[in-house]
Amino acid sequence: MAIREILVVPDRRLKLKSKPAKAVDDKLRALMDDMLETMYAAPGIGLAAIQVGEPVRAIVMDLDHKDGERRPRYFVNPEILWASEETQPYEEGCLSVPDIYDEVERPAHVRLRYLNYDGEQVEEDAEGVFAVCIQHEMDHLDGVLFIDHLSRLKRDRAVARVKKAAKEKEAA
Ligand code: K1U
Ligand code: ZN
Repeated sequence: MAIREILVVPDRRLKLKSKPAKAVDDKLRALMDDMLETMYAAPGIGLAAIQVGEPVRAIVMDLDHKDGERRPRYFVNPEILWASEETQPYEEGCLSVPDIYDEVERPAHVRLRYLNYDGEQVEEDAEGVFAVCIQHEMDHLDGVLFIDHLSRLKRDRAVARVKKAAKEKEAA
């Protein structure tokens, strides 16, 4: 397993639409293992493959990895089968838009279909942080970032702040 570099805005690869995985094989599982290590190291609660430069529809997640106890989850070729009309606001962050947080409104409940780590098809309902995180990560698979849900002014300001911070880090 390896910790990979996380792409950061304005990297154009983050705008790519990722391709469906042809199979859940050892190569994809090795990528998801790397993604998980990368996510834990960051730290974060979710990560999409494109964030490590791989345009394939795969997501890893662990919403509650406190006290060393890990509960990793893997979502390959996820689809939203149903989304509630009811929405909920949530203050989101993104490892590809470091240190920027803002409120996004998304459906409060969704029904998902995906392939798990063993390639089995699963259908599951999501609510709360799980619903927020899976929708955020699925947006990544379509080249959409949480800042794309904000006003143009807020989005441009966020990208400018990330660029400035990267320049300052480079100069230090
Ligand atoms: O970059 C990403 O997609 C990961 C992102 C997931 C996410 C967070 C909040 C709302 C929606 C989606 C993150 O993990 S940002 C970091 C974060 O939320 C966190 C980090 C450490 C502990 C707890 C949370
Ligand atoms: Zn993100």
